[in-house]
Amino acid sequence: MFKKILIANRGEIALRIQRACREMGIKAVVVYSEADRDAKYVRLAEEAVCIGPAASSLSYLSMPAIIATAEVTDAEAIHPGYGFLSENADFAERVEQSGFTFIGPTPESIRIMGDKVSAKQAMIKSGVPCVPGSEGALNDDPKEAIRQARAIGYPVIIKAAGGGGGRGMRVVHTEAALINAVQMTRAEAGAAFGNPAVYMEKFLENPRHVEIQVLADEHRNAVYLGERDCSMQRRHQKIIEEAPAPGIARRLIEKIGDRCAAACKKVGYRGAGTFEFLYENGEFYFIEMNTRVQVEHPVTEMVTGIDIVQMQIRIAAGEKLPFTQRQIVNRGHAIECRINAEDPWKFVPSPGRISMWHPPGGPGVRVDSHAYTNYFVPPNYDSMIGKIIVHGDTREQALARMRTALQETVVEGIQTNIPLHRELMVDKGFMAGGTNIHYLEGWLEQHRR
Ligand code: MV4
Repeated sequence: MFKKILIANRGEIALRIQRACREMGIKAVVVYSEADRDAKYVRLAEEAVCIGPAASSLSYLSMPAIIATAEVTDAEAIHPGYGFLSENADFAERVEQSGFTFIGPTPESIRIMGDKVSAKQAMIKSGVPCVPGSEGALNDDPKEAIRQARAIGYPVIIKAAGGGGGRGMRVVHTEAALINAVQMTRAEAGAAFGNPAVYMEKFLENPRHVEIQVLADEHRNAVYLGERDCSMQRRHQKIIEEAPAPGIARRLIEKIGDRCAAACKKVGYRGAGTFEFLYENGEFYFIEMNTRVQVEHPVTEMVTGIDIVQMQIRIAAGEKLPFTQRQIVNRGHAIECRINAEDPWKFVPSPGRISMWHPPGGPGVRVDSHAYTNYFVPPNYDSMIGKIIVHGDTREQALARMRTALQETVVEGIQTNIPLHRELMVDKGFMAGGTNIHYLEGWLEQHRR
């Protein structure tokens, strides 16, 4: 096992990774920007190195600064967390070329999954059900695009191969609008991702976003840890996630989960990963794979009892998965609310000093946050300041615990989205379960203030 790991991230996930290291008896080095000098994960670390100014491009995205820090501190491995360099294949490659272990998949896997066309092709080959669409990227022939769209049936969606997470897509309802949409998406993709390749899919009108968590080791063992429903989102920013996904038959989850684990073995995937699906009318359709630990990983940890971050580290150290699929049991229900420093109704970021931070507690309540009383939320990064996660025997118990937790929570000095969460936890639609990806935006229209 590693003696020392460098954590190439900030905020709550830097703290989360540090906790995993401490529990495993591994020393952790954290890196921080000038804006994060007083952050909790810096204060708690036995070793911390300032790697640059507030701007991410000069600190958390600086590969030379991070690799140099690993060198001077004698770290053996680098955990990238989520965001920043976590899905950058070139970074993973440079880390390995510099003699360190990248805690994540191989650069090759990151590259394949980063290109949504090659990711989809890999999944089709591996037996994972995908959204019907073009075979690979679209070529330059407009007639060909028209033929494909007719075969798929309108509406279709044009997506950038280099996109993902909602960037670089365009819905097309009619043949008249098709060619222009392909051209526009191609031009934007070239400029934004340096890759003009685009592909076409059937546009699903009212899906849910349901994803499957997997773990795979380098000895060709792979398991799925169950699903998460992440449909409660606005502008591609998830705010609530839960496990299991309400109302989906266990048999279907098991079937899809088995396909995901089999695909991991087939493509030689290693580490933690997430298969993103759209779920509509009882069917799963793969859209993308994420090759990092995700913000919402705690809901899966709560229902399985498996520490996903520790597993990432053990897998990176070459260990075998310590369980088989049959030994993984999902128990009860977990819900996560992301706490953002923002206006709860206008969604404008609200950085600044937190004059009072009073997190909730009690049975089945977990708080993953780097915030504390007197902490200054810097304006330079994502507005998420933490996550409240609850677990209960049933969804109803989890909901009740989340309501109590949100009532107990006090955050003063900045605005947060806690008032929004409090209302959603008593909303009839959310309480019924199974709302789709458009629900929150519709709800906000109805509850304007
Ligand atoms: C889609 C779709 C409907 N049909 N693909 C957006 C994020 C990116 N991961 C894929 N996205 C979508 N792809 C087809 N064929 C609708 C979305 C989508 C969405 C997906 C998941 C969560 C929120 C979303 C919000 C708007 C659109």
